[in-house]
Amino acid sequence: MAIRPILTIPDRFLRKRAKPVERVDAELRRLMDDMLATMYEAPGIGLAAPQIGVSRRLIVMDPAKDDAPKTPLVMVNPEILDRSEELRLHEEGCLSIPDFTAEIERPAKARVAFIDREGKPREMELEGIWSTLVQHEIDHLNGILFIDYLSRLKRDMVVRKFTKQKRAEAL
Ligand code: GNR
Ligand code: NI
Repeated sequence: MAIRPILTIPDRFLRKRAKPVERVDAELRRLMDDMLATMYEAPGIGLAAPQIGVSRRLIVMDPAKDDAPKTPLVMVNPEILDRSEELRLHEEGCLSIPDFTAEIERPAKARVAFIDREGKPREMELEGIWSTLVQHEIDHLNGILFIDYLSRLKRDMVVRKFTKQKRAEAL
């Protein structure tokens, strides 16, 4: 398994819409394993393929605490079928926006259709942190970041900080 570098803002690649996965084969399962290894290493609780520079509709998640048994979940071509009217507030972070968090409100429950690791179509109703997480990850597949839910002023402040930082590193 390989740890892959994670892209950070303002990398334009993070703003692209990812393409559907066409088949679940050994090569895709290798990519899933690399994504899980990269996520655990970071450490993070979710990762979408575009974050490692792969424009495919593939996400991995595991919100389990460090000391708890691992509960990895991989979704190929995930789609939200339904979301609850009820909302939940959660302090979100993103491996592509290091050291920044903000409270974001999203639907408390989400019904998701996806293809699993074995290539089998499945449906699942997610709630709590799983609901927040799957919505955060599917957003990545559509080029959306959690800072897009902040005011324009706050978002621009965050983006400018990273732009300046990268410019300084390049000198
Ligand atoms: O590691 C992560 N933590 C997190 C916390 C709250 C809500 C969403 C997340 S996802 C994030 C990893 C990441 O950037 N996934 O795309
Ligand atoms: Ni993220």
